[in-house]
Amino acid sequence: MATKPPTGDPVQDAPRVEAAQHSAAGLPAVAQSLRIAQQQMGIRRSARTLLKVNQKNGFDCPGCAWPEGDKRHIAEFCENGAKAVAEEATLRRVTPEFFAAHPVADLAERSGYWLGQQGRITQPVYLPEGADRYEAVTWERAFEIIAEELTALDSPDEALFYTSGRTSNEAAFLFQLFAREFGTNNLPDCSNMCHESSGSALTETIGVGKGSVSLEDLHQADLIIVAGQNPGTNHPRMLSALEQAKKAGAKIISVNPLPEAGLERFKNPQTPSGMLRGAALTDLFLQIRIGGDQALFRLLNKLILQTEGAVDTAFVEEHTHGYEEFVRAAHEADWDETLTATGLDRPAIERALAMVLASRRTIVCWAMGLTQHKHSVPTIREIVNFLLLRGDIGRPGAGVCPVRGHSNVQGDRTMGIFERPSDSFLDALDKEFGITSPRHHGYDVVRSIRALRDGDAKVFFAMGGNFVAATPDTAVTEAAVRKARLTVHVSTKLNRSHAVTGTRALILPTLGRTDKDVQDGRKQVVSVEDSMGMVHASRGNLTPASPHLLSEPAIVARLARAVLGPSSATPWEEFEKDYAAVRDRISRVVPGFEDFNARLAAPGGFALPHAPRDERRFPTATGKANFTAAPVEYPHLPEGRLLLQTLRSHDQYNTTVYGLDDRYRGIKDGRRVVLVNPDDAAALGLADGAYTDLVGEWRDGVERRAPGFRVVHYPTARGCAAAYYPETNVLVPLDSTADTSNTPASKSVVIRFEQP
Ligand SMILES: Nc1nc2c(c(=O)[nH]1)N[C@H]1C(S)=C(S)[C@@H](COP(=O)(O)OP(=O)(O)OC[C@H]3O[C@@H](n4cnc5c(=O)[nH]c(N)nc54)[C@H](O)[C@@H]3O)O[C@H]1N2
Ligand SMILES: Nc1nc2c(c(=O)[nH]1)N[C@H]1C(S)=C(S)[C@@H](COP(=O)(O)OP(=O)(O)OC[C@H]3O[C@@H](n4cnc5c(=O)[nH]c(N)nc54)[C@H](O)[C@@H]3O)O[C@H]1N2
Ligand SMILES: [Mo]
Repeated sequence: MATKPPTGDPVQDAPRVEAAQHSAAGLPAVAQSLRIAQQQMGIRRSARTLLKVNQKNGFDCPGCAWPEGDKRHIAEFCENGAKAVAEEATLRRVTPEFFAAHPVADLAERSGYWLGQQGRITQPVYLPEGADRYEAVTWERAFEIIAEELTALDSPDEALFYTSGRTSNEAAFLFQLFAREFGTNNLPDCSNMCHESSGSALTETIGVGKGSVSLEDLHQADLIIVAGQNPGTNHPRMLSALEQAKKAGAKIISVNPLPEAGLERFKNPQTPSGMLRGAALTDLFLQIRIGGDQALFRLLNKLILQTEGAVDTAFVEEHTHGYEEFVRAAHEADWDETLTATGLDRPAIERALAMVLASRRTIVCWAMGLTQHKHSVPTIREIVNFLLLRGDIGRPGAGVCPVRGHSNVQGDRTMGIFERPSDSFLDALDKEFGITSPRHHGYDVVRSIRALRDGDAKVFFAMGGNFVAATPDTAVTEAAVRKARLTVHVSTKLNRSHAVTGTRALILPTLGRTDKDVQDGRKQVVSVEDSMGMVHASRGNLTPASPHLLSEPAIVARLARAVLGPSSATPWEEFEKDYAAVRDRISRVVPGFEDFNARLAAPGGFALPHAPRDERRFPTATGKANFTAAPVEYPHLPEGRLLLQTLRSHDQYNTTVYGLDDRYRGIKDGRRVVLVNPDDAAALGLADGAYTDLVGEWRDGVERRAPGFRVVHYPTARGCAAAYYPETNVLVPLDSTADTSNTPASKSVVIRFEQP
C-alpha cells in the first residue's frame, strides 16, 4: 500500500488529521478571522474594513447570501465573512510585471490557492494569438478586441455570457440587457450549478422560485429542519438565527450524512456566555445516506396522512391542486425501502414524525446537499408536499428556505440573468428599451460547455467566477474552453480560468464590493438581494487596488458601446456615470422594484413581494399550490463502490482556497483527503492514512481519475464518501445532471478506490 503523498503541489498534499470538533464559531473563529485579515490587509485596514461589513452605511459582505438582522452588532461579521473580505481587500497586487514573469503555461501549473494568494489584478491584460504570456493592454483596445470577435460571429448565439453571483443588481441588469440587445439569451450563471433545482421545483409547485420565509419567520418557528446544508462553514450567521429560534422554543432536526460541527453546538461570538459554553443546536440528527431525502420525506408524508387531524384540510382544499394523486403515491411509501434508501432506523424516523406533528409552524432549510443530485427536483418537490400538507406555506414561522450561496446570486436572477427568461420579463425589457429580445432559450452552464466542445460557441465572456474550476468534468471542460476564439474574464483575483484560455484571451480587472466606486465625480451605490428577498444598498469604502480598475457597470457600458455602436439607442454613457439611472429603468422593468431609488435609501432596504408568503396566492399554471407525485428515487450502488459528495472545506470560498485547513472536521495542511466511514473503509481495505486514487464510474465508460487522496476514517453515513471541490470536479461527468434543472450532480458521484 502506498503511503507517500503524490506529486503535484506539495503544500496541498500533506494533510494531517486531528479530532473533529463538535462546536462552531467561538473564540478560535474570531482569532482566525483577525489573523487572516491582518496577513492580507494589515491591522489598520483590517479594522476599518471589517467594521463596515453588513452595516447599514457599509458594504454587503461578499461572503454568503444570508440576510442581515434588524439589530446589528458592531462587528456583524463571521469568520468566513472576514476571510472573504480579506481575500478581496488584500494589499497584494498582480501587475503587468507579474504576467511578464509568469507565462500562461506557468500559471496553468499552479494551484488555485497559489493563484489566489498573488493578490488583486491591477490592469487589463491581453493574450494575443500565439503569445505565451499576457501583456498590458488599454481598456479601449480590450473592448475593440471583444467587438472584433463578437461581430465576426455567424450568429449572436455563438457567444456565451456567464455570471457568477457577486455581481450587483445594476451590473447584472446591464449585462443581460447588453446580451439581449446583442441578440442572445446565452446567459449561463453559477445558479445553474447551485440552486437551479430549488428554482425549478419551487416555480412549478408554489409559483415563485425563491424562499418564502424571512428572518423573523425563523425566530417564530416551532420546528426548523436543516437538510443538506453546513451552515457552520457556509452560512455562519445563520447559526445566530437558529440559536435565537431555539431560545424562543424551536426544535431543530438536521438531516445530513455528516455530523457538522456548526449544527451540533454554536458558540456565539457576540455574547460572553455564548463564547464560553455555546448552545446545542440540533435536537435530532438524522444521519441520512446521500440521496435518501426524497424517500425520507415521502414516508413522513405518508405517516402524516395516516395521523388523524394532522393534515390542514382547509388549506389543502382552498389552496392546492393535485392532492388525490399525491395521496395515492404517498400511500405506496414503504418502511423497508425507506430504511434502505436513508440508512436510518425506524425509531429515528418515528422521533422525527413526533416532532413534526408537535410543530404548528415548520420551516425547511436546505442547500447543496439537496440540489446536486439526479433526483434533486423531485426531492425538493417532496419537501413542498410535506409543508403543504400541514399548511406550512404562507403563514408566520413556516415555509421553504433554500439558503442561497453567492451574496447576490438571487438578485442576479431577479435582474434577468437567466437563459430561459419569461416572456413577460422580455416584453417589459423590449418596451422600456425599444429593442426586440430573442425569444428562443439560451444555453445553461452544462449546455454552454457542450456548445464550446462542439464548436457551436466561440466567444466566452465571464462576469466574475472561475468557470473551468467550478464546472464539472474538468478535462472535458478545459478542452472545450481552449477551443474558443476568445475568452474574457472580468475578475478581481487570478484563478484557474485565466490559465485555460481560448486562442485569444483578456483579463479585465474590476472593483469588488469593498472598493469605493466613483463615477463622474460622484460616489456610487449598488444594490443586492439576499436569500430572503430583501434588497439593500452596498457601498464600498476602500481605495481601489489600482487606478486602472473599472467597475462592473462601467465595463458593461463600454463593452456595449464598442460592440453595438450607434445602432443601440440605450444611453450606456449615462448609465456608466450614474447608477441611479439604471435603477430607474429596473423600476420600470422588474416587478417589485417600483420607486427603486427612493426605497433603496431606507435603512435596511426593502422586501420584494412574494405572493405565496404575503397572500397565500400561488402564481402557478393551475393557480394553486401544486402537490406532485414523482416516483421515489435513490442511488443504487454496485458492490465495492461508494457515493462521493464533493463539498466545501472551512477554508475556501467555492474555488477560492483561503487556507489548507478544515478546522471543524479536524483536517490540517491539506485538501486531498477522502472521508470514508470506518466500516466501509474496513470492508474496502482502506487504512486510515493510506493514499488512494478516486476513480469515477459513469455509464459512458470513460475513466475519470483523481489521484493521490489520503483516506480519513470519518463518521459519515455508510455507503458515502466526501472530498473537496474543485479538486474532485474531474470526477463529475458532464452529462450527470439533475433532471429538469440540469444542475451537475456533484453530490452523487459513484467512485471506486484504486491504491497504487
Ligand atoms: N465560507 C464559505 N461560505 C460559502 C461558500 C464557500 O465555499 N465558503 N459557498 C457559497 C455557495 S456558492 C453556496 S451554494 C453555499 C453552499 O453551502 P452548503 O450547501 O452548506 O455547502 P457544501 O459544502 O456543498 O455542503 C453540503 C452539505 O450537504 C450535506 N449533504 C451532501 N449530500 C447530502 C444528501 O444527499 N442529503 C443531505 N440531507 N445532506 C447532504 C453535506 O454533508 C454538507 O453538509 O455556501 C455559500 N457560502
Ligand atoms: N464539484 C462541485 N462543483 C461545484 C459545486 C460543488 O458543491 N461541487 N458548487 C457549485 C456552486 S454552488 C457554485 S455557486 C459554483 C461557483 O462558481 P463560480 O461563481 O464561477 O466560482 P467562484 O469560485 O465563486 O469564483 C471566484 C472568482 O470570482 C472572481 N470574483 C470575486 N469577486 C468578484 C467580483 O466582485 N467581481 C468579479 N467580476 N469577479 C469577482 C475572482 O476572480 C474569483 O477568483 O461552483 C459550483 N461547482
Ligand atoms: Mo452556490
